[in-house]
Amino acid sequence: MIYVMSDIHGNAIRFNSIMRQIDLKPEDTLYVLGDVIDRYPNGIRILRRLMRMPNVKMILGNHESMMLDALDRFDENSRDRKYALDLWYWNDGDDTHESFKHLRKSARKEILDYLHSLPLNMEIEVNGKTYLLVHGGPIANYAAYGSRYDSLEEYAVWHRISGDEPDLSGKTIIFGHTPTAEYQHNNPLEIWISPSGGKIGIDCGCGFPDPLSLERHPAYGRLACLRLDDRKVFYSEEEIPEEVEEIVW
Ligand SMILES: [Mn+2]
Repeated sequence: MIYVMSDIHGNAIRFNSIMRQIDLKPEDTLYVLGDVIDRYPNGIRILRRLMRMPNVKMILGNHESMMLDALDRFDENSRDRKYALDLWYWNDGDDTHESFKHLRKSARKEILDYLHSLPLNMEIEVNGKTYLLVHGGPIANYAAYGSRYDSLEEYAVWHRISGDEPDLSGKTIIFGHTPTAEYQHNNPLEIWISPSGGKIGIDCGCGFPDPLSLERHPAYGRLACLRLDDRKVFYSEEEIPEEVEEIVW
């Protein structure tokens, strides 16, 4: 079986709930579309677990890209490095950095090497259908939508697909990064499938804060996992406070 999930954002409760439900077998493959780290505190732990699993394939998210910029792409003490670290912290990277700092040097190097090796997009075929897996944007649309970004990587990890963005011919785009609250109103959030079927958004706000704080969004976030063989969707399960279930927006 082929599974896809995205934007775990360090939330171990939601990640473990999904892993229990899908009960991944050695012959299955799990694709993780980036943003494993940041926001919730267990990003490094989850990332290391995924790295150890031979049947997990990951693509780069903007949070991993920010981490690489902050730690491994510019000279120490350079302005670029300082700016990158500020940007990462501003996007809730501080807990990730803290747990990263406490690892042995060899483990830190392993993680950075792994992140450097991640592709921006991946194309897969399941039951004769072609899927393009992306975090933010499909490389094929870089010319059309990439002008405001400094590089192909920046575009691929940060671009927000809009509901009316044209489909790619012959391929279904599966993307994370932009919570599906952008396209539809559900509480808790659900996977979004465009009317044409050519785009599927699977970031169901796993990284959202507690909605009672109304800090960022009133709807409840959860982790979604799509099984491509039969299009079954799994959602993380946890106790949702009654007050949250009553929020209509
Ligand atoms: Mn993202």
